[in-house]
Amino acid sequence: MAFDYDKYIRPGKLPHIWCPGCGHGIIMKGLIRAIDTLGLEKNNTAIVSGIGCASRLPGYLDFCTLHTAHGRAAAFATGVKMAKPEMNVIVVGGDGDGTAIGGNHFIHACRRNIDMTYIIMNNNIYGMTGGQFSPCTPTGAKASTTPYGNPDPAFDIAKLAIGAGATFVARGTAYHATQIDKLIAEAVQHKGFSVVEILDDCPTTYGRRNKFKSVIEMMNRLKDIAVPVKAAEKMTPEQLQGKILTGVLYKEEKPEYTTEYAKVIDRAKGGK
Ligand SMILES: Cc1ncc(C[n+]2csc(CCOP(=O)(O)OP(=O)(O)O)c2C)c(N)n1
Ligand code: SF4
Ligand SMILES: [Mg+2]
Repeated sequence: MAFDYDKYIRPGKLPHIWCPGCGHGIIMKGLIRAIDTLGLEKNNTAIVSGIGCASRLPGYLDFCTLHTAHGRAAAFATGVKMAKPEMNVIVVGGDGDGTAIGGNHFIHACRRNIDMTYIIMNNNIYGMTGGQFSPCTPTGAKASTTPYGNPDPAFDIAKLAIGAGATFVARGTAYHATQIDKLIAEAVQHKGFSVVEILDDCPTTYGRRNKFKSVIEMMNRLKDIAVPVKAAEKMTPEQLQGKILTGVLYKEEKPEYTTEYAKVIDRAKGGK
């Protein structure tokens, strides 16, 4: 029987705003399948976002959802988790929202190792506002604000997250749709701050400007550059040139923030 996405969607919020060929919908369906696999309860699951095309995602889902200010999703999500540590907290948002205006909140959430999952939909651009370059726009790529080519190097979100202290970091792509739910499910089960970067496409503001002839060409690029971490172990540095590793990239167990904070409260109340 076909998977029933409808039971998790708010019909009154449709039609969605995403352009034909945008990868955000593929990621939303992956998130729904992950939630279904884990059996997360709607009333015990908060899905939090900032602003952007990616950040519209929680509005379509029938959970406890928060659509907040641009770049502030991790801060709002931290508040939810601190008030209700028993809740599953999932943040979703774009590369611009999470690594530009929200970069500060993102790295500090990583550092605290607070138990939540941050799904970052990296389409290399500010899609919603017409294609300004983001900290994840590749060097040389064209954006509305870099019409002669972007001089800046791009963030490697996974390395940034690991360096800042995240204890689970994974990467997938919108092309590899069936892997998305597995990565998200593993991330949600991890006790600590987990990051899942999904390489995505924005045909409207990035693809056209950068001479992709079609959505299929953008998707094929994701297929071609992705190398699973296991396969990469057998490849030479030359073979890995221009490739991006996918799968679970990093995992470690470390004290989790809400648990440690509860101990501080106990001490303040006169416990040990
Ligand atoms: C404080 C503030 N600054 C700027 C904006 C304008 N703005 C809205 S969405 C956005 C960028 C979104 O890019 P991204 O997070 O990558 O999401 P995408 O649209 O690409 O999915 C910007 C700059 C805003 N809404 N609020
Ligand atoms: S502008 Fe880009 S990111 Fe926004 S919905 Fe359209 S394709 Fe998706
Ligand atoms: Mg973006």
